[in-house]
Amino acid sequence: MAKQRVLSGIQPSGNLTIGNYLGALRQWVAEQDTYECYFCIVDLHAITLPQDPAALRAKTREVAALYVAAGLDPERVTIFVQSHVSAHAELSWLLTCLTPLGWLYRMTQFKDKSAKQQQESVGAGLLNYPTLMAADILLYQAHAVPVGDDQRQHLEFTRDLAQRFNSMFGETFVIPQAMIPKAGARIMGLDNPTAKMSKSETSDYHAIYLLDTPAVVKKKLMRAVTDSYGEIRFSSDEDRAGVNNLLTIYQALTGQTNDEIEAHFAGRGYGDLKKAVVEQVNDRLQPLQDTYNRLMNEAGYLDRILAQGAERAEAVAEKTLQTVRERMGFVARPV
Ligand code: ATP
Ligand code: LTN
Repeated sequence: MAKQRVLSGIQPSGNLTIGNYLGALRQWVAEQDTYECYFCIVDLHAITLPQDPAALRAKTREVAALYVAAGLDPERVTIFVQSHVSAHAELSWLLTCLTPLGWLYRMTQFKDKSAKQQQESVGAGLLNYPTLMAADILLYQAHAVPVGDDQRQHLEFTRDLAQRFNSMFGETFVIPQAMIPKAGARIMGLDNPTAKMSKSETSDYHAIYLLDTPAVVKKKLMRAVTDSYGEIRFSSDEDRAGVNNLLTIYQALTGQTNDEIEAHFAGRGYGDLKKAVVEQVNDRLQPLQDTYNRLMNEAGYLDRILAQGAERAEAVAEKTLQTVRERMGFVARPV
């Protein structure tokens, strides 16, 4: 039987964080043999907020190399740059014309990100972001989409849009499911544990980046916000969010249960907890960084992967797009 498909992506909009790793990348690596996988670097999504062209170019390549360094095997999975496959932009337009504005205005990511800008200068791309994301997923007929908790609403949107298309034009798209990890689906900012850790947040002690040196990781974690309870246990209380976040990172990296972790730290202080997290994070990042540096120094390696990835992705995407064009009533280009 053919394998089911998986598709996911990360925006090259900054330095990848341990949140991106624990919420998304790590799951992708774990699923690469179970599914037929497509992982893209979503550069068209990144430009929904202003990007410096040189930085976008550099980050796109950096993210691609980090996919491989984190453990994705480019022979077994398809790694590609979203803008290299023009079907994404085209399907996005077709779906835009079927998307009710009300659905877009309801998206919490749009509300959050647009609130941070001057009302008149909010780009229309930020509003249409979920439709482009739906196009990414639906082009590959993906069954499962491994993402962090913050993407739940966008997945519901994608499912609604796919159902809408199917009922208007006939069964065309697979209805995808979100695949959200048990531990690490929502890592919080170290400096503000009530806000999601995010790569586009620029304050110095907010996020651990995958390419941070061991000394920087240590400095950031030792400064992480905690509380004055002095008790190491998992908790959903807002005023214990900092300690809960450190425990969550520890859990996502060790795979231990809540009970095991609480027993391990019983009677110990926050300093001990922080040191233990520093050790786990650095142990995980070390091999990833070694591979990253090796890949970046190997001339032509990344280009080869991205060329091969775009070719494989395009073949699948064009086939779906062709069906969509026919169903919607576009005249086929005469040969
Ligand atoms: P930006 O700040 O530019 O919006 P981001 O850091 O939120 O970026 P995205 O590129 O939007 O990252 O997300 C890539 C993937 O990483 C998604 O699957 C998302 O759910 C996941 N992710 C992002 N931040 C976290 C986090 N703090 N905890 C868990 N998963 C996360
Ligand atoms: N919106 C996603 C990034 C993204 C994505 C996708 C994730 C763009 N296209 C397709 C899964 C599938 C985010 O994480 N902010």
